[in-house]
Amino acid sequence: MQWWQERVVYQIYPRSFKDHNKDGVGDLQGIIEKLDYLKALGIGIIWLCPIYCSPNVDYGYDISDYKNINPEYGTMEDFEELIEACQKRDIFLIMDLVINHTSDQHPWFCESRDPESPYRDYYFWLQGKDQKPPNNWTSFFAEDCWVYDDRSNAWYLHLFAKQQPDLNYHNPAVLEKIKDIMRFWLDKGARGFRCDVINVIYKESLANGKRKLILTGSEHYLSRPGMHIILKHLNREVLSQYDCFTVGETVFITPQVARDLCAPERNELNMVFSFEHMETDQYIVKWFKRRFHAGRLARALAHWQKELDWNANYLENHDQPRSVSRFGDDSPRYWQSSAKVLATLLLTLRGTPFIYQGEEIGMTNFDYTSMEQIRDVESRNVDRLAKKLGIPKKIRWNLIRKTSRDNARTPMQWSDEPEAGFSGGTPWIDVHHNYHQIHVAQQEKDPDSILNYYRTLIRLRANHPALLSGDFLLVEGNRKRIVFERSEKEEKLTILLSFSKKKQRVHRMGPVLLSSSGRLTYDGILLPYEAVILRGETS
Ligand code: TEU
Ligand code: CA
Repeated sequence: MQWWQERVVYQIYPRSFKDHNKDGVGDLQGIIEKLDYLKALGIGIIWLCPIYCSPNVDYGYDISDYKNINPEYGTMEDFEELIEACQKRDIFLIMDLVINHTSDQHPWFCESRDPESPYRDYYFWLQGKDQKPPNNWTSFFAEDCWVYDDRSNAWYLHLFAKQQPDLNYHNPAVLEKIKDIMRFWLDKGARGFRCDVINVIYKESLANGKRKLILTGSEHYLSRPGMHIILKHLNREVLSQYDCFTVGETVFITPQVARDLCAPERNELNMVFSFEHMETDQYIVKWFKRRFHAGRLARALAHWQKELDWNANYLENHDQPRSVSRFGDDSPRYWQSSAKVLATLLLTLRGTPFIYQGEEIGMTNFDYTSMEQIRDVESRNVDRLAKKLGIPKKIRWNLIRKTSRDNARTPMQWSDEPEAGFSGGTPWIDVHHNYHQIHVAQQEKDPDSILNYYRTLIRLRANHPALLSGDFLLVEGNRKRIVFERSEKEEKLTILLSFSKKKQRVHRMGPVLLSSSGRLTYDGILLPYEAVILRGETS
């Protein structure tokens, strides 16, 4: 096995993790402060969301300088200190590689607005016809894909926010710059990259797209052959020279393309994040939620377990609502038990587990009451668009509440001190009021806490070949429960997960390896939202 298969990854959204200098914004020194906490959790890799200079339209995903640290987060010296502090604890660090677009404040883009500039072809500058944009594409963030620029007398393309112009990978100079940036961070000691929306980077054509409910035009840039060529190039010229790994964020990906991207002999990426399981509580688009159904989740997960040899497993990240609010039950009665069921699921699937900050203490969706509290550009755009369409305020708010990315971006709840111990100042985004009940300090003390359960699971995964490298087999997946097996030579484990508020009869036998309720024997009755791992059962 590779080290990136054995280790558990922890994702940090630096802005909301820990504020060291009390200015309300999380920072690198804050992360250093919490490394011992992460070590005690048992993780072996940190994925750091973007920490580069950024005007913060999309909080770091709009980069204005790839080789410097956003002063809000600290300095390059802080970064070097962080790398060293990680190395001391045998923790590897991977960076976020955001290369589909830059910020509109990046010097390349500023220069490129001049039609004569050598940077002109770093981006897509096109003439429209009759004051209309060059094509009919629509963006990921509920707006048009083109902005007209007076100075340039032309339109530029942006698949995300207006302030995130797309880079042009038909221009070899762009790729050279990206290679240089990658080497820069790898030379500083980074051990790899999470590659932002990597399967949209290559625009094969700029022709009109088939009209669709979302992402009109995507057939021209989703997972095109040009993307494979670029990734092979980056791998050959840069990645293969280092002991590092990559995980690609791949939107609307099919198993076939994912297999191609991850096939060792093709030398492109090591793993990908797929989205099918995140769509199991949605109708067509994320903004239309339907009731969660554990059977659908089980089938989606099992599908990818079967199709890929190795998955990047996750239930949360900085773009998604909190899993306990979404797939579990965040009411006081089932909050703890359902969070443990989800923890068990995440840590017992075949693949590398990715834990998102706060997931390990069962943090929940925000309790905001108004749009004023929302910081996310996507949510603001969605609200604006919905308003334009005449959708009433109450329905709009409901939509934002369930789907906003800010659900995952409330400050990490460290203690019940003011501002959840996140900051001594006023946080850039509101803290959840439930921090008096849900916080790290309390869970450190409580042997039955979600946090301590995560620690146990991570240890268990490291010590059981069946969990590390065993095969996966879905036995049962329905509204009430998910049952699957992991097996490796002699060892076979059966994982029973209840998604029900009622007891249920599930006939399985064998000694208990771990149960979320703490019991040591299993009698064929699964308790409400209980997780049980049994040894040596054959189906
Ligand atoms: O996300 C890409 C992406 O597809 C999401 O924007 C998705 O459409 C939505 O957030 C939730 O379903 C990546 C980053 O993870 C995200 O934070 C960035 O905003 C985006 O790329 C642009 O860089
Ligand atoms: Ca700070």
